[in-house]
Amino acid sequence: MAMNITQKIIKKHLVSENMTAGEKIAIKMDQTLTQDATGTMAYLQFEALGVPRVKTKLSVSYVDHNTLQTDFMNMDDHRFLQSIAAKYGLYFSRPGNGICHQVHLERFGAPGQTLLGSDSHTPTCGGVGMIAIGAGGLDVALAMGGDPFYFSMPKVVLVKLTGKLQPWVSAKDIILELLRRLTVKGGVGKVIEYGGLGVKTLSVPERATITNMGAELGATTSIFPSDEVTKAFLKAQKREKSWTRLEADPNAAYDEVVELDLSKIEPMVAKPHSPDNVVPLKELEGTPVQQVAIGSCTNSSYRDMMTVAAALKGKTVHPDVSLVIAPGSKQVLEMITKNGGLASMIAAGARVLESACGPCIGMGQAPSTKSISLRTFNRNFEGRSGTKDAQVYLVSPEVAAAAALKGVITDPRKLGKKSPNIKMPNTFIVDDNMVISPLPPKKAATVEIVRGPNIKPLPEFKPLPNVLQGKIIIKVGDNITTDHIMPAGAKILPLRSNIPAMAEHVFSPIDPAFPKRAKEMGGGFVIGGANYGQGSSREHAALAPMYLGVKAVVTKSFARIHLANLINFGILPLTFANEGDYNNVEQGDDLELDVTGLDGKSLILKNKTKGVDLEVKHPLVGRDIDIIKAGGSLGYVKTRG
Ligand code: MIC
Ligand code: SF4
Repeated sequence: MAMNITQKIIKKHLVSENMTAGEKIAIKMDQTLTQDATGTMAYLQFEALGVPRVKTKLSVSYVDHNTLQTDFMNMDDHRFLQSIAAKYGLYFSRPGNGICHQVHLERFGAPGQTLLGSDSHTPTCGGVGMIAIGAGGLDVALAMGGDPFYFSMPKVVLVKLTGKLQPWVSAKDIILELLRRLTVKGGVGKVIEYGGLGVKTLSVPERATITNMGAELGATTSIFPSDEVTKAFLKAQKREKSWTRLEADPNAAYDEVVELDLSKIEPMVAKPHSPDNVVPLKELEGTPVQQVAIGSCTNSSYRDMMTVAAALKGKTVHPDVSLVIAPGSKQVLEMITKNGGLASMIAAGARVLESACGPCIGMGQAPSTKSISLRTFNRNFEGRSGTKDAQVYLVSPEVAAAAALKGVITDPRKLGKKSPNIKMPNTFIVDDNMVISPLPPKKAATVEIVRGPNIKPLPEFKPLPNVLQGKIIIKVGDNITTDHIMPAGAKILPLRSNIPAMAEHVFSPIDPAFPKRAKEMGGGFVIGGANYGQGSSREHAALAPMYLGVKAVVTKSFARIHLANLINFGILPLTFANEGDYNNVEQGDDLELDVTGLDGKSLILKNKTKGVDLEVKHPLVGRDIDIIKAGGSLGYVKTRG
């Protein structure tokens, strides 16, 4: 049977039986990655599994999120993670080495292999032809322990690229155009596979910008073929041996086809406060800008940095703009230092930050009150920048550079007829001195884990009772993100390994009284709209509500990773059988749910306050039901023995 690339890789790694779209499948994961903000919890869970050494081909622990060290907490976590990596046979990418996705693409990504990462932008490595999926830390811990990864077999969408981008238009504009067309829900349950003659016009970093931001479409992952361009990239990284050709069979079938003529794409902008709120730049030309931030796992490659450096060369940043730049990796930073690109940025007045997530996750550089910040990042959810009333717009590096120079949103084509057109280097500077290799098993066994006072034990997981009872603690609307449920930023992120402290911030951007109310009510229910839990992979958005006693979340629909995280932590996910019933529940209503019939598809939720019975459904299949009954995955794995 003719197969597309997605089917080929999944088939090779399949440990379950069939591959029908929508059915639960299980695949073997070759590689895993974690970052520090999700890693601490992932490794506490890995320790609880009692496995002596990771069972993957390769597992890497990165430190890139919590690098603003305002007290002992973050560096305590870094030392914990380093000792864990040494003990359990992982590579450890030291702070300063760069953003996990950028470094993984450069140094570890391999066509045809599978990668599971405890970060939603793990699909970045789809840029070199991997099936790379973001998941909660517990799923990654299980994969490191040798378990397969369970998920729904996605539909496969072909995005057929034709033509070639115009000067000053880049990969970011392609993915913004797709977000405009498909929205943040458009990719749910799907893999976005790229094909067509336009593919070969895009370099690997450009492909990675596109696969990275496929996460914003809600897609399971995104993938490009592995071709001569991939080969040249891997060769330049001195990793030619990792290359294999990967392409769809000529008559491969797809569930949907989207056609995109690259030559017709123009500079695009995502307006506040959602990555799909996209308009052509021309609609916003002339809007004054107070901050420009360039970097993040979407746009911090050598290609992006050199494009910005070329645009800034010999000029000065506009007096009304603060320009910050964070190159994505030590490799990128070293290369632009040696070739003078960094000097052009500094001379123009850019404020250069370390190679890390930085402002993308609110780790510093919060914009001023009500200001407009143009960012090359992937998310512009309200408040994520650290300033609640800031207006964050998502743009390409070209558009960012033009605004930094002009002080207003400007079409970068006005910077000159000829775009910088950066050539990919024949060889990158390859020096993995900031990656610590795994220790041999005997030596590893003697390593002591370093545990600072902020690293608290895992909360307890209780099996599901027969009847769930309680009040609705909160009712929220559509497209609620995990940044609403469990915000990040410089103040809260350091608490990731301390659930009791973290729980004090659940839902704080929407309703700061939530934790207090949840405790007073002795836990209860959460009601949500469509696409509940979109955005990051942080399992804390399930774990901390569980700690506060949330028993079930009833919504119109869920985002993929958050749904898996709820199941992993024993919170029952439910959807209204009739969406209109969303209007039959209110905050404070008293609910009762008999869950003895969980093996069937629907249950009756009694609204005792309103005296109505509502039919609710659950998306659980097979082992999901046993996991929920056991109070979560850890309990389930233990009973499984
Ligand atoms: C994000 O971009 O929101 C993060 C921070 O990278 C998260 C992970 C986390 O919350 O630690 C993600 O995208 O998964
Ligand atoms: Fe880091 Fe931002 Fe990428 Fe998340 S989206 S991994 S915070 S750079």
